[in-house]
Amino acid sequence: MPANLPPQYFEVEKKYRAARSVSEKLRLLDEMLAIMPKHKGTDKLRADLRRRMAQLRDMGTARKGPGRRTPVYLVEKEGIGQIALIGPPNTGKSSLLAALTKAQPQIADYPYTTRLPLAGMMRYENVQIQLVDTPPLGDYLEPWFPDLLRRADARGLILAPPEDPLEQFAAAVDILSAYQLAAVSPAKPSPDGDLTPYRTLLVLNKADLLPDPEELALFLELLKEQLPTLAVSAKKGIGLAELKAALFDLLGVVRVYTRAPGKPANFNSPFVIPRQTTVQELADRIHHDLGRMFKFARVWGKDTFDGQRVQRDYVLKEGDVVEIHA
Ligand SMILES: Nc1nc2c(ncn2[C@@H]2O[C@H](COP(=O)(O)OP(=O)(O)OP(=O)(O)O)[C@@H](O)[C@H]2O)c(=O)[nH]1
Ligand SMILES: [Mg+2]
Repeated sequence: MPANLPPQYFEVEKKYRAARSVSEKLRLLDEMLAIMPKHKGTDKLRADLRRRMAQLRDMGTARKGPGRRTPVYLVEKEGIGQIALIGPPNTGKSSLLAALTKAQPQIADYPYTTRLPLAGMMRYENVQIQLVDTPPLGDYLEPWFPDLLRRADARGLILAPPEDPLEQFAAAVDILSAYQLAAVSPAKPSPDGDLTPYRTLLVLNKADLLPDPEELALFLELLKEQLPTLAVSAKKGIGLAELKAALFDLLGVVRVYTRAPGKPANFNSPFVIPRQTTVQELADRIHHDLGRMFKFARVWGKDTFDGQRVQRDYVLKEGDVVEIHA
């Protein structure tokens, strides 16, 4: 049965096709429905228009299904810890990610190149650390940005000439304070030497642009009054080995190795545990039963005699080899 639509219908339909906004399209669809005569021949068409309206309303209210809820900026943690690289525009955050990992971020000589976070894995000896490149810190941060910074285990604040790095630092602290994230400011080292809760390392990049050693030394001295600081050059590959070690240190963990009595330890797969973990806590972590049956342990390490017998409250040190006796 033919629809026999009146000519006004086609005029409105033309406007509908040309409309550029959801609300405009919705209004015109409504108009088309009103003009359309109601009889059997138009049933299918009316149903079609109603379906289109429903789809448009969904878009207008941005109602999202469960499948679309994973935001693009949510960076799944991998490796022994996640460190966000943050800082003012153009300081070389992306260049450092490229120098330390296999990731291939966009790098350019103009500011605001990076728009979304990008992760890469940095190998440090026998562990992998995740680095996350981020957009430049500005007065306005997209809502996901503070979330990402809170979730990260630590942060590298990347500063660089030609701007004064101390001013860059102060500006970054101001921005972060607005989001209650500024424990980077006069962070007081806790008794075990950690910067909590927002562990931050200052990285003075583009050190190659500061050829005067006295000027560089002065900047470093002043920045170190705020937080631990390293000078590097992503471009020239200067200081990158030290940077890797410092980033590992920033995570506040130690690596220990277990061995079964009479067998060698496997140095390729460390247990990565928070500093101040005791040998009893390590046993609990390895297996519930091992923790319960724990009697004593022998430790080979820098602060012990070889195979020294220790009790459950012994605090494990970086590099310790542990033999747990149950
Ligand atoms: N001389 C020198 N230039 C560098 C160094 N590191 C990066 N650059 C240059 O600085 C510019 C900016 O580098 P990016 O890595 O894109 O900087 P970014 O901090 O990621 O920039 P945004 O994403 O815009 O915030 C590029 O032209 C780099 O080649 C360095 O160590 N020395
Ligand atoms: Mg960038």
